[in-house]
Amino acid sequence: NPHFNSPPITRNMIGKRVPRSEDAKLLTGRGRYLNDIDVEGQLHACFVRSPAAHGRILKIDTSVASALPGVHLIWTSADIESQCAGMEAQFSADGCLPMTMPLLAKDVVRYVGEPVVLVVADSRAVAEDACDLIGLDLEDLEAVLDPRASIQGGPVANGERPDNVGIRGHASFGDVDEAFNNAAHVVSALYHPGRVAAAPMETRGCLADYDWAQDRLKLWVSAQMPHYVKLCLNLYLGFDESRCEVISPDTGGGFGQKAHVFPEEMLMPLASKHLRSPIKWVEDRRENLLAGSHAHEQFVTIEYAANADGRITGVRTHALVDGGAYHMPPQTMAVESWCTAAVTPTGVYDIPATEYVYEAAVTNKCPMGAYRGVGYMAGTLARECLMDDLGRKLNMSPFDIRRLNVVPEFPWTNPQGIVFDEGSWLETINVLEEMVDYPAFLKRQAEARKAGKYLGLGISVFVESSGESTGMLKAHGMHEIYHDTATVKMDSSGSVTVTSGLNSQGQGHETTLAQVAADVLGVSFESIVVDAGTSTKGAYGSGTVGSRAGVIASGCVNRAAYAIREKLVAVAANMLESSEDDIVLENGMASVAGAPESQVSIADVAMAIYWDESLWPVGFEPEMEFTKAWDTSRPMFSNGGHAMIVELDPATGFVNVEQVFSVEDCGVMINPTIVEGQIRGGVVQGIGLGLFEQLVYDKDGNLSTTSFLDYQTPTMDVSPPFEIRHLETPSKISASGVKGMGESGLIAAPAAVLNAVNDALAPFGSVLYELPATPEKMMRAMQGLVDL
Ligand code: MCN
Ligand code: SMO
Repeated sequence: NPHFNSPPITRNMIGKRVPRSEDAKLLTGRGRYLNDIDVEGQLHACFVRSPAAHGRILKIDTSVASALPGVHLIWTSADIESQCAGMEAQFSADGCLPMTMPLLAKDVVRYVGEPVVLVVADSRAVAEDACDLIGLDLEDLEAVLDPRASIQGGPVANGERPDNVGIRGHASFGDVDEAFNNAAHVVSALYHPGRVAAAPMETRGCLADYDWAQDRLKLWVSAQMPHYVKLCLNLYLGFDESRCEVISPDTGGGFGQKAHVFPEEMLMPLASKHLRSPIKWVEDRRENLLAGSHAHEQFVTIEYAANADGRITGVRTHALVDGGAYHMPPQTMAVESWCTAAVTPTGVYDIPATEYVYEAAVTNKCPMGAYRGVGYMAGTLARECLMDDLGRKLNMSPFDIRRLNVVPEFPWTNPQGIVFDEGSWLETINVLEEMVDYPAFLKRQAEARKAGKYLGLGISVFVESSGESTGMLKAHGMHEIYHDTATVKMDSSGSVTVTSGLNSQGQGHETTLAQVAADVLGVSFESIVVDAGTSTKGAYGSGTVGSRAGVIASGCVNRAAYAIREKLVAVAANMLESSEDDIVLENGMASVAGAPESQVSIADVAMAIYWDESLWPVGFEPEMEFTKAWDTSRPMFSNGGHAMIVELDPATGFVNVEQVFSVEDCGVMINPTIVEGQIRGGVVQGIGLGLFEQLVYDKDGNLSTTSFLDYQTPTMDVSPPFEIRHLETPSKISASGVKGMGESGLIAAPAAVLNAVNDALAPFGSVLYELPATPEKMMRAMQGLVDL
């Protein structure tokens, strides 16, 4: 199947630390983000959001608000119901039950922050004033807030799922009962990473401009999957896709949050069509924290059976997610728990039997969505922290217990039958140990303890499916597929435009995709322009999610550029009177192998293709623009690990991360500097989850952390120094051996934080099982008080 073939790429620009071409623009304030885009005559939107966790809507009084000068439209559910009954989300993992999210709450509100009324006015200020004048009468319904209770039944959070179950499934591979019956040691624990938000620097927003004269819609949206948003305009609102253009301009972070399609993004096009005016909606931070989707909170119970030496023979996992009031379209609340239970429990370890249950409880909270490392983070936390528990029990170092259990050779087939082609799993553990200089650390730790200072070392190793693809979904029995293309065009002067369906939220695709195209075509990096984020320029994309663009977009670019390469080679061979097999494209020149004086510039070849038929071989067809799809035929996996040294201040309970050591194996790196930036960013987000960030609901279901005063994200003052080492085990299935890595930092850093915290706590005899390890929790832990 040619769709899965990716011709090999020579490595010239690939692997170089090219400075990011987007940075001149982004770092000097010249980026154009959603809110920098204005259309003449645009109006502004604002929402009345539910003030209650659960309530029946008795009355919505809009009379005073609609009389306010400058107000153009006020919509409640009744105004739009006939046009769109809501967005249905379902996922093909076993046991995922469909749910529909209304665009505006109908009859019942189900979480604080849920959109209830849309107001469009001359300015955001007028729209906000109008929202304040709208009367919303609610009859209180019981708020369902405890996922561990509600998953058992009882009061219902959302009538569509009367048993409060959003997904429930289980599976078993290998003889788990035998493993536990014969175990010399059994260790188990319940891990609870807290509820967090992706909190991108740029909040959500969109601008819809419906042109009634041409029946065309333009939608700018800060999104990770603009093409999917366009599909939704058709699925939910009935717009012909050919009449829609969806544009994602520069994006100030997405981190998974912008991999959803939100009600607000469907309402702006509807209202713009109705009013025949452009309408902009940009949320504030409070809305973003209330309703932009929450993430990562889970209750993961995990249990290992081990033989007398410490070899793990079986693992049982139970992952429970607090899913909130609806499935977030399209991923649903399933991905968080399913992924934890089905994908992470064996990790890099040779564990022959695994059994798992995954569940998501429907509750009256903001829906659970994706955030970098969705599902993987909680699963890795449970697996890696329980590994340390087992090590402590057997008096083995965190390195030794891992080395004992790590998969010895490749290819390796896990109990579920998923094949891992290659990896550097054992080497990762060894390199981390060397980087940390473990004996020296132990000495320093012992001396520090004598002086009343508490140091801790935590390690965590991981394997992640990367380059998320159709092959990966199929390996897990899913039936969803991905569709991605790239368009490459060379113009008559030999410069190149690459259009990718996978836009960047900060990952640097403009740089890395140009590196790939430069190597395929033999032209300079500077002669290539990369365009992404618009739905009308040819290329298509399923979304910059699942650490896939480095693999998938570069595979698509490779195939499309290769088609142009073949054109160049054909004409160059004709011009140089040589065989096509002998033509080399390099440094902007086409030359004959072994006869370097016989050469012509690639620009001249391009010029000949456009303008000089006499230089063409017989039957030549002069296309210079190709769109090609590419997907991987099989899953691929990256691996790595982190070690962290922390210092716990016994007087305040504050944990400071002193140093991070990271090992990453993402195969061939297109750009090591970009890879290292991704590691740093992801790990610092992991430190946020580990030590600071938590969304807190009070007993009535009000979110009490709705600004950055209460919701504390990590900043430069808590960002530690890094030492990073790369291992390079190339993938055999991707173009040039690349594997994905954009999520790896956040996948594995929280586990390293918790392990380090617990190592620091060892003299106090306490072990913590939940994140974040705030000073308050640390003070309690030092007194031997550990909750949960
Ligand atoms: N790369 C490379 N060599 C490799 C692998 C990757 O040079 N062997 C480069 C890629 O070309 C790309 C970057 O590293 O420029 C990340 O690549 P990849 O792992 O393919 O991830 P994606 O580009 O698909 O980005 C998505 C991923 C996800 S899923 C989240 S969530 C996340 C993340 O990236 N969100 C981010 N990193 C982010 N970084 C920023 N700045 N902003 C976000 O919103
Ligand atoms: S959470 Mo990333 O968008 O897969």
